[in-house]
Amino acid sequence: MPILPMSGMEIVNKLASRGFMVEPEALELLKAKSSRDLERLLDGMDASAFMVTVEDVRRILSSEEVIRASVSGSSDRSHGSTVPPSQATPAYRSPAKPRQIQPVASAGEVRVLNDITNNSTCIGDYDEFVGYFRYRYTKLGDMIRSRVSSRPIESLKKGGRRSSSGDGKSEVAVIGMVSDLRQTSGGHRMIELEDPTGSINVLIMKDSDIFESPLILDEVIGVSGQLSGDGGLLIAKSLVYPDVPYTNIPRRSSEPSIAALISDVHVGSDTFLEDDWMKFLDWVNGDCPTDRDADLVSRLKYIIVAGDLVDGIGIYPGQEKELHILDVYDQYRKAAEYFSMIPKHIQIVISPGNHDAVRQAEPQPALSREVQDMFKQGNVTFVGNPSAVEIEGVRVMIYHGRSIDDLVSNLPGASYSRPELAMAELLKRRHLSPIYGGRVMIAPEEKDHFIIDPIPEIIHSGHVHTVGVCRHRGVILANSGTWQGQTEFQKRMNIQPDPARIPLVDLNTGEVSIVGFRE
Ligand code: D5M
Ligand code: FE
Ligand code: ZN
Repeated sequence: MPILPMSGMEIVNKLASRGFMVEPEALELLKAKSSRDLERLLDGMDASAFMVTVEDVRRILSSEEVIRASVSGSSDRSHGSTVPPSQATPAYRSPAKPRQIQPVASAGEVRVLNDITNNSTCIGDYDEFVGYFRYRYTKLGDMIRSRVSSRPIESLKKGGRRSSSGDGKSEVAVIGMVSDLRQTSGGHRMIELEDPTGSINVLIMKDSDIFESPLILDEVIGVSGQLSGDGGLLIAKSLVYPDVPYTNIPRRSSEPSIAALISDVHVGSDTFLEDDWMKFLDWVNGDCPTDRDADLVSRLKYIIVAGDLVDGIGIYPGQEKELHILDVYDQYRKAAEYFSMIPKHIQIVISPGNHDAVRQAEPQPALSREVQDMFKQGNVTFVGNPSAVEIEGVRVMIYHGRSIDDLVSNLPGASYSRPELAMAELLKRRHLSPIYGGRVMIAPEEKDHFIIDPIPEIIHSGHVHTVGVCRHRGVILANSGTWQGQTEFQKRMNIQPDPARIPLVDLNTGEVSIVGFRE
């Protein structure tokens, strides 16, 4: 890394690319510093800050502590590979107790990698939202920045245009959050893209190759193209998503252990399919019709539940008419009774969904202590939604999947019948719930728990009550269906559930099989 002093313009651009403006006096101080100092400053800046002040420069550059803290983070190793630098040296206020990835969990052990439980700090005020979106922009922007050479949006309008082609037409790239999407009267698409320095209109011509590219509000993308006129419009040539790199190599376990993915059990609902569920419990206990089943069950070491364990109460108007168990605690007691029938050598992970008795805003914390205490068998780990766990070196990101509703209503081609395709669109955006202001109520926590980083081997969702599995650049995307039959509400909405079928993932080969328990 060069350590020479930098020009004022270089400093301004560098700071702007990470979302900061700079006070003139602070700029003067920075001109006397090296580029390495500038990196240190960026590492120490609070993500919710907008302006780099003299105070920031003095505080951060005179403090060795920040550097030592980030170096110790970056030397942390997990399963033989280094934690990505973007995670080790965050450009945001560190949470009080960052959870660091530890070495590989041994067989039969569940290691929690990321979970909001007991780490929630937000009260939902305006500044927190500003900080939250700044964090999201910085993290996702960094993933794109390694693939395109971008400029701050504001610099395009201030006579800072440069021509690379020599024909007077400027080729530039920007990274921004999509703040508006519309069709022009001429049938082209217009995107408004925002970065912390400003916003720009991006035109996708109807005859261009990228016209059909799937785009949604609030996602972070890179756009390269040509500036037109006074620099107020960018004609897009190509789009860059944060996506998983082609070089991604998924981790595998050394043992041929199997994880069963389930969700949306809806204990307490009058459409809960108890007979099918009991068949599943019998199967887990070795009542297997075929040798293939017996082989799968002998290797079954984990059952992961991605939310809606119970049907809950008061989730939608008139729900009480469709409940078989009216008290939510009784519903959890019944669920605990079922889970106590699972052999103790199988580790269970339970994450909540929108029917569970935790806050509705996401990220949701784990089920309450009172509920956890009902599960007495000692093989259950309770985590939040979303969360990430590691089993035998394999990382599983668990997310109930409410954002799939938002994708189905906003992304052409996304459907309830193929939830895995919507999940692939989420992975491409490296974010589990990109659209703000839809069905998912987002709590502006300090850190964006929806960001998919590091890249897991498996993303497991539910919510839509249909089963679907696919693979995107080595990552297994699985939606685990439901144990609830069609409800009155779903009849009205014409939602066809696909109950009592579950994906099983072989952690050693990455193979997925689907087993069914329908009576
Ligand atoms: O969601 C079960 C299924 O029902 C899932 O496909 C989403 C859909 N659903 C749930 N609530 C709504 C509303 N309000 N409108 C449209 N579709 C909905 P679950 O979380 O189990 O109730
Ligand atoms: Fe559900
Ligand atoms: Zn749900």
